[in-house]
Amino acid sequence: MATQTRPTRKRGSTPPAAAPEAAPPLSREQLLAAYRTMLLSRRLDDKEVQLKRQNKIFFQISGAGHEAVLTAAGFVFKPGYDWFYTYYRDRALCLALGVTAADMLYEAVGAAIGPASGGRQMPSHWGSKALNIPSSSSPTGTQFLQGIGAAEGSLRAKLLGLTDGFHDDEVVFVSTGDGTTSQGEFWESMNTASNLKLPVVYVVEDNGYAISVPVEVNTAGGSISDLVASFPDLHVERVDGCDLVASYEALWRAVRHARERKGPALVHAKVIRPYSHSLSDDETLYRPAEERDAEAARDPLVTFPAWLVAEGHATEQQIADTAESVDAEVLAATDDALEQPQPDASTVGWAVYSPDVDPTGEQFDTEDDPQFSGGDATMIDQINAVLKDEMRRNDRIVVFGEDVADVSREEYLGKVKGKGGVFKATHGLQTEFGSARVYNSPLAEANIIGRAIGLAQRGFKPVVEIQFFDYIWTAFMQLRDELATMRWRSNNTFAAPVVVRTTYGGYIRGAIYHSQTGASLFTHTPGLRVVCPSSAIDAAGLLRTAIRCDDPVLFLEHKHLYRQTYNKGRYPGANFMIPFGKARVVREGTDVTVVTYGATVQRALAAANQAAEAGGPDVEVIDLRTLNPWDQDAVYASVKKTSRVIVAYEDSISWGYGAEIAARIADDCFAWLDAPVKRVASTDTFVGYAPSLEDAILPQQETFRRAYEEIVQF
Ligand SMILES: Cc1ncc(C[n+]2csc(CCOP(=O)(O)OP(=O)(O)O)c2C)c(N)n1
Ligand SMILES: [Mg+2]
Repeated sequence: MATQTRPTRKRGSTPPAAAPEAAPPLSREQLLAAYRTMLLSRRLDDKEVQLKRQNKIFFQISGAGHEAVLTAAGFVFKPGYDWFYTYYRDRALCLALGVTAADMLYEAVGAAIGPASGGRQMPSHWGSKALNIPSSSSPTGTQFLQGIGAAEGSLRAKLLGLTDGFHDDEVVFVSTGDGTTSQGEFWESMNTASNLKLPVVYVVEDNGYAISVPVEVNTAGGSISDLVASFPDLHVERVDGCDLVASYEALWRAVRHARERKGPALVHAKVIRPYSHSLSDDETLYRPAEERDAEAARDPLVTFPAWLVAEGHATEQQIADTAESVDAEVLAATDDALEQPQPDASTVGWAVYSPDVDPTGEQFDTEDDPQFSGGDATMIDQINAVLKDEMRRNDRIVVFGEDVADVSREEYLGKVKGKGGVFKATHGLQTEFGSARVYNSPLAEANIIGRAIGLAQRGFKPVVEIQFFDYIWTAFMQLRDELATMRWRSNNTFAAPVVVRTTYGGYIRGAIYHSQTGASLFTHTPGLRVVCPSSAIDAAGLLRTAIRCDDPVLFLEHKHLYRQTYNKGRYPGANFMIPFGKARVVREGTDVTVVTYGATVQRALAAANQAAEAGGPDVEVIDLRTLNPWDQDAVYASVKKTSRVIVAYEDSISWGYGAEIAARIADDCFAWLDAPVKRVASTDTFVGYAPSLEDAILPQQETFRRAYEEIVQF
C-alpha cells in the first residue's frame, strides 16, 4: 500500500535464508577498466589543482581517495536507468557512468557548454539529463530527501501502473560524506526510506573528516552503520572503500536488496582524503603526519595497480600504458576546455523560470470566461474543488503533507468521514483518488519539500501542503536552496515545478505561531512564484494556474479568508485560470491608491467605502493577487492617476514586502507623486494572543482610515 509498509523482519530476528548468491567476478578487462577510471579521476583532480594554481579555474574540490568504491559503483548501477543523487566527491562514479573528462573540465573553467550547469555552479556539482544524474548543489545533505523522493517515484509509478520513464527494478543511488550524516534530513530520509521500503542505496563515503571535524564528533560512537542498524528492512554493508573488489561485492549485495524491493540499503565505505578538504583547506593544520602517512598507505591509486600486477590481472606494461592514455586524455580535455568561452553576461536572467511555459501569458487567462456552477462557495471549498478537478485531469498529480489524507489506515475508509487537512482543503481527495496519490507525510516539513523535488524530477506533479507557514522554516533549505534554484543552476536541464500550498496569516487570535506572514522571504527567492489570493474565485483561478504552470509556486492561503462570507463566489469551472502578475482593481477611486493583498484587501476596502461615505478621499484599492511576479503596470497606472499611494501588508512594517513596491514606485513614478509613498503594516513585533495585543499589532480598518486622511493632507 502507498502510505506505509510493514517491516517484514523484526529487529534482532534472523533474516530468511536467501540463496547465497554472490557478485559475479569482475573480468580482467573490467579490472583494468576500473583502474583506468580511478586513475582518470585522480589525474583530473591533479590537473584541476594545477589549473587552479594557475588561476585558470576558480575552485577545486577533489574526489581523491574515494575512487575505488565509486568506480565499483559504476559496475552495479546503470546510467540512464537508475538515478544518482551525488555529492562533490563523486568524480569517479560520474566518469564510470559516462560523464567525460572534458565535461568535467568545462565546468571547472566555467564554460557555457558545461553540461551540468553551463558555468553557473562550481565544478564537481554533477548533473546529466541523459545519465539520470539530477543537478547537485552545495548544501550538505539536501540530496537525501530528494533521492528518496525519486525512489518513491518508482514505488508510486508501480502502484499507479505508470510505466513511461520507470523500470521495475530501478534503484536510486544517494551518496554522502560521513559528516553530512549529521544533518537532520539524513535521518528524515532514512525514516521514510525504511518505512516505505524504498529502493534506495545510500553510500556513505567515510573519510573520517568533515573539513577538520573528525567523525567521532559528528557521529555518536563514530560509526554511522552501527547507528542505522535498527531501521526495518535496511540492508547494511561495511566495507573498505579503498578496496575495489570488496566494495564491488558489498555494493552488489546492497543493490540487489534494493532491486528486489526488499528495502533500502546503506553501504558504509571507509575511504581516505589525501588532498585536504578542498584547495582552500590545509589538513596539516589539524592532522599529524603519522595519521596522514597511515592513510597514504591505503591509497587505492597505489594499492590497486600493485594488486592487479601481483595477482596477474595486469602487466606492468598495461599499467604504464593505461597511465599514458589517461594523461593524453586529460591533456586533450584540458586544451579543449581552456578554449571554451564562458557564458555571455546577457544570459544571467535566462531560466530563472521556465523559458517555455509563461504563467503570465494569455493561455493562462480565462478570467473573462467563467463557467459558474453551484451556489456561493468559500475559498476552502473552491481550493478543494480545484484540487479535485486538476487531479482528474492530470494523473501525475500527487498530494501529500501533514494530515492531508482522509484516513491513513485504509481499513477505516468508509467507516469515518475523513480528516482531509486541518482546514479541510484536501478533504475527499484520498477517497476519490486513492492512497497512492493522496497520503500523509511524517511530521517533518523538509521531508515534504525534499521528497516533492525528487518526485518532480521523476515526472510527478506534487501539490503539497505545509500545514502552517509558521513551521515552514525546517523546509526553508529545500525551498530556497533547492526547489527555487534547480532550473537556473542546471541551466534549464532540471526543474522542480512543485506547488507548495501553505496557510498563513493572523486576525484569528493565533498568536506568534499561528499568525506569521513573511512572504517577502520567498519573494526574495528568485525562481519561486509567490501567489496570495484574497477571494474564493481568485484562489480557484490562481491555484489552477499554479498547478498547470511549470515553475515552483508558493501558494499562500490566508486562514482568516478561508470561510468569510464577503469573499465567497460561485465555482468558476474546471478551466478557469487567472494569470500570474495580473492585479485586480477591487474599488476604483481618484484620490489615493492602496496596493495590497491577502487579508488587508477587505480592510482597505471597508475603510475606503467608509471614507467615501464620510465625504473623505476617493480611494482606489488594488489587490495584487500574485506577489512575484506583481502587476507593475496596474499599480503604476493607478499611481499616475491618483498621485498618492499607500502600500499595505499584514507583515511587520520594516523590511517587508511593501518596501520593494514602495521603492519601485519611488523609482518609476516619482514625477507623478504628490506625497511620499506611505506604508500600512503590522508593528515590528510578533503577533500577540490577547485581542488587545493582536488588534494593536495587525493593521485594522481604522488604521487605513487614518492613513487615507494623512496622505491627502500631505
Ligand atoms: C549545510 C551546509 N553546511 C556547511 C557546509 C560547508 N561544508 C561543505 S563540505 C563540509 C564537510 C562535509 O564533510 P563530509 O560530509 O564528511 O564530506 P567530505 O567532504 O569529507 O567528503 C562542510 C562543513 C555546506 N556546504 N552545507
Ligand atoms: Mg568526510
